[in-house]
Amino acid sequence: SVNEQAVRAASAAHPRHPNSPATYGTAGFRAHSDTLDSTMFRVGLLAALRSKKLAGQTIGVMVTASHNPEQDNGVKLVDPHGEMLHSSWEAYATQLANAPSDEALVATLKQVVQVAEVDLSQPAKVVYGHDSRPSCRTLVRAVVDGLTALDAEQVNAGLVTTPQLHYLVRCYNTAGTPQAYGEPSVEGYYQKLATAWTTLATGRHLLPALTVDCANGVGAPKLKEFLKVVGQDLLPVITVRDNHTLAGNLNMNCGADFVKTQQCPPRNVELVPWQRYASFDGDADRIVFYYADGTGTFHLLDGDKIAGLAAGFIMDLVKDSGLGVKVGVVQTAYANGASTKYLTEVLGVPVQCVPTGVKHLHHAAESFDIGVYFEANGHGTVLFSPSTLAAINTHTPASPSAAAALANLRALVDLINQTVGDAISDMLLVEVVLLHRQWTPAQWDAAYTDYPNRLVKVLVQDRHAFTTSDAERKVDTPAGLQDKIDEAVKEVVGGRSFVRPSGTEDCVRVYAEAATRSTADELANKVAGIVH
Ligand code: NG1
Ligand code: ZN
Repeated sequence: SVNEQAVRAASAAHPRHPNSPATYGTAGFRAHSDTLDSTMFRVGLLAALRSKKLAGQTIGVMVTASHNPEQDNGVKLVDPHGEMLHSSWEAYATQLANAPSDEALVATLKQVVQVAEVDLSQPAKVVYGHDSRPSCRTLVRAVVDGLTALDAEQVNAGLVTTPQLHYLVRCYNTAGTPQAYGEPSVEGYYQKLATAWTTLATGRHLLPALTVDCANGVGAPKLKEFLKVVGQDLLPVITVRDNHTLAGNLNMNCGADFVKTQQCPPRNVELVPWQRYASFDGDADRIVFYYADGTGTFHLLDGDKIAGLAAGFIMDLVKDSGLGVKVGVVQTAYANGASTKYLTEVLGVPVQCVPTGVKHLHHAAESFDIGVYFEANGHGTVLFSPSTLAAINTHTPASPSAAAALANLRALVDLINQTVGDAISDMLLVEVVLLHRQWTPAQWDAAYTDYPNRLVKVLVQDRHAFTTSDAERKVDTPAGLQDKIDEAVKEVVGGRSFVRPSGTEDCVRVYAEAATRSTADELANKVAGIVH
């Protein structure tokens, strides 16, 4: 049974803050760091229970608030395969976080043990890590207190990117099996990626250096560590916004979220025309690319552009190698309509649309032989099904060119972090394609032109009053709202618009797309007015 005394005593040292976050959402718990101490302690308890439930398989805990302001923090659990916490357990996280007292926490804990049928005699093992936020030190200690109260074995991964933590979890759980994913260490992660990169890049004509904005986050030291392993002579990269220790800098006027939402370069960065740039977000699980043309006009190469680039390249390798497997792409309603049209009509690849949130994309991508998924904001990866991996490993190529394509495909499997979107790994994926194609960013961009679009936030009384269907492209409630949106859309050439409640902020988001900048803005404002 639960050592009630130990839990109660430990909980007393982590009293609940009245403003601590109430729900475990798409991004786990996220809030101002001052309110999170009890949440972290309780997530430690839950991670231990989750591991016990899964017979001692290793569970991950990542302390980060990604692209949010530096004073915020957050926490997410990682399931054994390196994927997001199973949704059936999100409610337990919420229940534990909301228990009003130490006594109530003990009662809730016992209830979770009973409802989730956790066998407490099982062992527990948890690996935890954190991003570069100053608040991480004390918050990680609270997680550790939770783990200790339930006697979980602990591995401290320290300062890591979110995808590195996901990688570690998968490695621990597959070690010694035929599905072994890699060495369970950050060095093992670098080695795996560097070896794959070396295979794919050796003998190719190097492209000019890529400049990477690290959002002044954990991506900065980790990218630099990786570059040391792989060597600048095989991967020329210049890091900027790479000071993760100076307070006040994280995500400040830079990073993937800033670049994507503002549709401009990081503040005070003068882009050299036609050169390649990329931005990571604060925990390095998202990346976007961009460049300026000869007139200085900014061009964004977002998650949709990455999906198109990756899918096209992988389809070519599959065809050249003679493998009979099928590629599919998963997007959300935020994908630019022009990208969906390009994927479907030019590449001829099946495209599936799912609700926002990585877990939905990841899940849908698993149903393809090779599933490419990306959110427009730059979070995504590529999944290879078990049977596809077997085919890639055992296939006998019919010609030297088929053998070369197959060798590239094998290296690509190792280059791609298949647990979750990963800025470092996705950077390498894009760079491989550009290297092999000998493309400038403008040649990549030429695949299609984004339709002008606008994303606006609307503050409403109760965002939970908004419910949607058809992968969030239709609102079901409030009643009558969809008809009004349809009317507004009908009046605009090339118009598309939808409304959904945010899963990470207290607002409703309105997205609109149209043939021109001004009509896209007008449509967004009109729909926002209807929602308000
Ligand atoms: P919400 O707040 O539910 O729109 C945002 C992003 C998602 C995803 C999550 C998780 C947009 C429009 N939404 O979700 O794509 O990244 O955060 O961090 O970009
Ligand atoms: Zn992130």
